[in-house]
Amino acid sequence: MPELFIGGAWTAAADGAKREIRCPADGTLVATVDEGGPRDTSAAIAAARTAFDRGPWPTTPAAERGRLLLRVADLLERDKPSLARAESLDTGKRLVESEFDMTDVANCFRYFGNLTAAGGRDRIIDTGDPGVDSRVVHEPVGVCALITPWNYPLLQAAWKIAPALGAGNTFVLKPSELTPHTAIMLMRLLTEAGLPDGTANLVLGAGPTAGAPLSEDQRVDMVSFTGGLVTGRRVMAAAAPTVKKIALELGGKNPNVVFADADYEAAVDYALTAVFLHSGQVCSAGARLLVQDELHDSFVEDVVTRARVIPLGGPFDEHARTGPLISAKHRAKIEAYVAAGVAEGAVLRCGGARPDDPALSDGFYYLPTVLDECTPTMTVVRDESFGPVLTVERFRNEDEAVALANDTVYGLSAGVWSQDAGRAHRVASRLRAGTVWINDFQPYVPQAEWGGMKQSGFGRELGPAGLAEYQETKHVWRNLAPRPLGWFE
Ligand code: TXE
Repeated sequence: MPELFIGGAWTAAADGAKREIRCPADGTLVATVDEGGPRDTSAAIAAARTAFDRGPWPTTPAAERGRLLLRVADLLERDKPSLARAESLDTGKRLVESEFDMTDVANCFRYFGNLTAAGGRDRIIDTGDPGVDSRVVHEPVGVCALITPWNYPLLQAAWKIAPALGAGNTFVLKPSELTPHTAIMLMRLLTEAGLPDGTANLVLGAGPTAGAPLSEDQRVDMVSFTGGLVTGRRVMAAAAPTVKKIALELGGKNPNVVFADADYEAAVDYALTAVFLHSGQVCSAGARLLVQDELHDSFVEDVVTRARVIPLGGPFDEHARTGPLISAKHRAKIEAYVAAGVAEGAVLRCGGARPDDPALSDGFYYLPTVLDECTPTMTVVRDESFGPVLTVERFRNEDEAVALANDTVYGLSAGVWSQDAGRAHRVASRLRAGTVWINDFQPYVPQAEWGGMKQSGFGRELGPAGLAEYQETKHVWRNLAPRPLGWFE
């Protein structure tokens, strides 16, 4: 069966192109899928436009839209094993992590299903004039282009699709060309749940060919993009001529700040998961460890000792604790960052190489790496490497910690470790990041907004603002007893 989903029909790419999807853990062929291009994207936009302009989805009562999202959540639960397996084969991530992700995907649909059904954002305005009915209502934005990356393929799609549908939009999804399978499976579930044809459309293919037209096209009302900073800038520039609404989530270079009065064992443990989970391919990864001077030596020693023995392996290796990188190209980029760090004076404490285990030689593995004695000007400290690379900097006091933590163009997430609640909250309030964890790292819930400050982007996903992102606000004023004004008599 072909894999592009346009106007309710499964279609092959217009020019017949195909792409091989290979598992990053061992290079085995997962499948060959249709590779869309500009013509397919245009057809998908046309289908979404027609479905928006003619309905019925945008005018379906919110309670009914919410119910459909809840049905999708049930179907996602039902198919969790096959979805998780597909996600792991495409990304190389451990099956158990994909299973967690699929639970989160279902929870996201459930949250937005309930939020949509509850309604309640519309307001009646008291104008002080009994002859007027004035209300502020919320309507769908229109045709939404949803462009998503490869690290959490279905989860990032869900964060956009669930609120977009809840608000009554139609959409074209363009997932990463590297990880298309769970998006294909989701389209089937949306159809099974009863979503009208043309409401959900899927184009597979590369960013510059299948993705770029989405930002440029006049028929698209909004682009929500999650991916790299450089591509995000391109999306923003391409969307400018048609003045589209845009939302961008562009990753981060997130500080994890550890004060000397932190709970030591917990802070060491979380410093590892913050950056080495999913081999650091997490937008909120705690890739910059900032440690207070007096704690530095023992803390870093303990982090390094544990990082050295993290078992690597493929999705179905039960002993593995983290997996491969997404591609050879991505690994080469991380290798270049580590080399640059060392050249600029960082001290390599562990990792900095591919594993020598022959069983891993066909995958894109890279050892958990710690670079100590880093400074804020180093490239490896400034740029998002998006790999298993932890840089360590020292600080003396609160002011210095805050200054170092905020010395980045990004502002997605941050962690603070201290048993002094006053200090923890003081620092949290000074950190320029969309999410701050105190004595924790990485948890999120669908009820709480997610997104970045500064060049991590703008707009919010999840939470009530995540739904509002996909709504237009309209003021409707009705004069209940119109009379001539007589102004021009
Ligand atoms: O991402 P891209 P890449 C960061 C991370 C990584 C870097 C590059 O630092 O090393 O980005 O990764 C589509 N118009 N993040 O190259 O290019 C593309 O097909 C429209 C952070 O893989 O941003 C894919 O669907 N779309 C991040 C999506 O954009 C375009 C997660 C993301 O790909 C396009 C992933 C174009 N011109 C990487 N060019 C996070 N925020 O979590 C590409 N795409």
